[in-house]
Amino acid sequence: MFRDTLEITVTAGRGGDGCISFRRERYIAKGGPDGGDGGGGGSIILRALDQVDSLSTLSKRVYKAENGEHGMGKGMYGRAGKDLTIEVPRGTRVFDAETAELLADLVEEGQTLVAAKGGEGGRGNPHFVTPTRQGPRFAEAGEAGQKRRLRLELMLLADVGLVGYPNAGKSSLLAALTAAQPKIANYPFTTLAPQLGVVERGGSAQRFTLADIPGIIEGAAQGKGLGLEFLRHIARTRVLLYVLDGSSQPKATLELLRAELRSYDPELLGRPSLVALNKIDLLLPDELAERTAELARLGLPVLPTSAVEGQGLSDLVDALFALVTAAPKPKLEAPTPPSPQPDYIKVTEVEEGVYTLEAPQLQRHLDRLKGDVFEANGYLQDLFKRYRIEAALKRNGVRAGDTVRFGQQEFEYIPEV
Ligand SMILES: Nc1nc2c(ncn2[C@@H]2O[C@H](COP(=O)(O)OP(=O)(O)OP(=O)(O)O)[C@@H](O)[C@H]2O)c(=O)[nH]1
Ligand SMILES: [Mg+2]
Repeated sequence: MFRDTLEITVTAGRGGDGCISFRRERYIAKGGPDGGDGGGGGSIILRALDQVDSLSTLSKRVYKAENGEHGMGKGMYGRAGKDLTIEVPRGTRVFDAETAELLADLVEEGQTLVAAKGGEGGRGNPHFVTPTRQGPRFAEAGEAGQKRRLRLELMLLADVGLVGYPNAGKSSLLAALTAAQPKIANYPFTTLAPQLGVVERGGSAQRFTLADIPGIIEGAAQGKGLGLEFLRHIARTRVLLYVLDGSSQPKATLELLRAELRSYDPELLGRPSLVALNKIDLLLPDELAERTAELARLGLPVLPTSAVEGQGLSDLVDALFALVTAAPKPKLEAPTPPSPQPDYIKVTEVEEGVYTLEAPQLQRHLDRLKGDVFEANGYLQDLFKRYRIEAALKRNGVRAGDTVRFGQQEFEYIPEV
């Protein structure tokens, strides 16, 4: 089954906790702290590969990377959690499902995106030693891994896109020009999912990719038939090849196809294009001449072909090579760079002498404290200094004896002397 959009949830691994531990040696009553650091959590990585051709190969909806191991005594570090790499087809666009932000457009073979970052490992108690605090009985817990819901959207990356009514012979052309083996049948909507083939010339010296998409009918741009779902695939192709059934009103069909593309995205009409007037084996010579002429009046180069009898195919390939070589790559929306959570300090007076303090940079440390939190007070004071919290409190009118609420904690402000 082909799938070209999919939502998945990815959760990176949690970092292991730092360890609270003290050396025990014979003849030494109380050794120094020797708690090891926790290992980092594994990240979730998306990687674009050519061999993967559909999102349906992603069997799961929820992915989780390994947690880091906790640190241990005797200074032993916890092992880092393994990253989890999810292979996606080249051409996959990755969106944050909540914000609809484009996170990455994985167009290059091997291109990767860290979709969820593993949590940092916590530091063991030796990191908190100071001249006045030789044996800290606290350490840092591991950080939670990032969790995200992602929407994956596959947009084929082909050089040439086949555009035509159902039953016009698009898949037949793909089969005749490439090694692909699409389903071909004499009824509309035989092709239900895009398919790619590679056209080669001079061995494999020159090549381009050709994408066959389901037939487009009137109203496709408004969602009729299968059209809308697949119109976006041709948004990424450099060249459009309109395929017309020569035996069934080709001129009216071409006008209609162009009108559909225009209402989907007017820019598509300016894209380098060719017309293959197909099924010419069904036409009498003067019918062929007449239809070719009326199509040519619409302004695009017209090449007569018969996919089943092989007529006109080498001229078609030559013309496509010329266009592909000359055509620029279509421009695409650029991903939004990730916006890290900004650091800030906000002090708000809630009532006389009572203030709330918000400071994510400090909160992050506080959330991760484990062990003897009372003893960690000294460490918190250091953090206050590091983040210039005290100055901010003073600036906002907080005075000695006032109450400051910070997260779940509440403390009395005692200015440093
Ligand atoms: N006589 C003749 N028949 C053709 C030619 N090309 C395709 N056909 C026939 O037309 C029918 C439809 O061909 P497909 O290649 O499946 O058409 P399609 O455009 O891919 O159709 P959808 O997938 O439904 O959009 C099949 O019976 C083909 O054998 C041709 O050049 N001449
Ligand atoms: Mg088809």
